[in-house]
Amino acid sequence: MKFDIITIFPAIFDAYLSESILKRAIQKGIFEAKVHNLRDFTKDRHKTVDDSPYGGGPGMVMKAAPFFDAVRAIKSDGADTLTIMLSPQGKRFDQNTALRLSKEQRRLLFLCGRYEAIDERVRDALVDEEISIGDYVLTGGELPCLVIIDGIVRLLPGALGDEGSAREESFSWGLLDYPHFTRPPEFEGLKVPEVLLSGNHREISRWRRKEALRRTLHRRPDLLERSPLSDEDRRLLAKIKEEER
Ligand code: 9D3
Repeated sequence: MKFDIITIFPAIFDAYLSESILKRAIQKGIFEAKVHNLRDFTKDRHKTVDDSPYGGGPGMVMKAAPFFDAVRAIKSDGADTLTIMLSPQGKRFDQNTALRLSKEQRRLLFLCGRYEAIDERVRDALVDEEISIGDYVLTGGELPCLVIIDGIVRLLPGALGDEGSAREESFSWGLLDYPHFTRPPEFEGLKVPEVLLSGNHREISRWRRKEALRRTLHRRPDLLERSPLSDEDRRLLAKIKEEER
């Protein structure tokens, strides 16, 4: 998979892409990311990327021309491209979006904004999709872009161990995770649940599913409504509610 990124802060990407799973995925040839400095596509001495808004008001607006020139230069290789702008006005990024984008055949081109906004003509002429990562105010599109790339790359074949992918599909979809423990069996008087030390794998699976359901019920009941629950899940949920009455 190929990502191109347009930003005025390329160093933000270099740091994150050179660590851990993303670094390894690049080394394995699973994806590549080219980061383009928007200022390289300006034509004035001061490399100006912003200007005051028509109509007045606070803050600065990113100029259209550098984006147009950057996108044109990147697309000049003729490769099929899906252009995504990170924006608070976009559709909310979720696991379904990550999965859909991970299956894209096209190169993904991300436009990151700073300041108050980007000139609307960029969106009108160049953008296929606008994505937000949630309802809170950040200072720009760079972190959202990395969040989205991170969410996509871990779904690409070979990026994680095979272990990860099997678990992804079957067990955890739509529920919060169950509690995890590692050695020692008792730490500062705090014990690991007995069932996890029992070696009884049927019992362990059942306990984990039940605790995942319990946590989801308590912390994210909104997820339970949309999650595909089995008959066994419904029995376990009824039991949890019974036990907690
Ligand atoms: C307080 C400024 N806002 C006025 C209503 C507008 C605004 C402009 C620019 C708010 C945020 C930003 C910068 N944010 C992004 O570019 C951004 C973002 C975000 O802030 N939250 C969640 N997802 C995203 S994607 C891009």
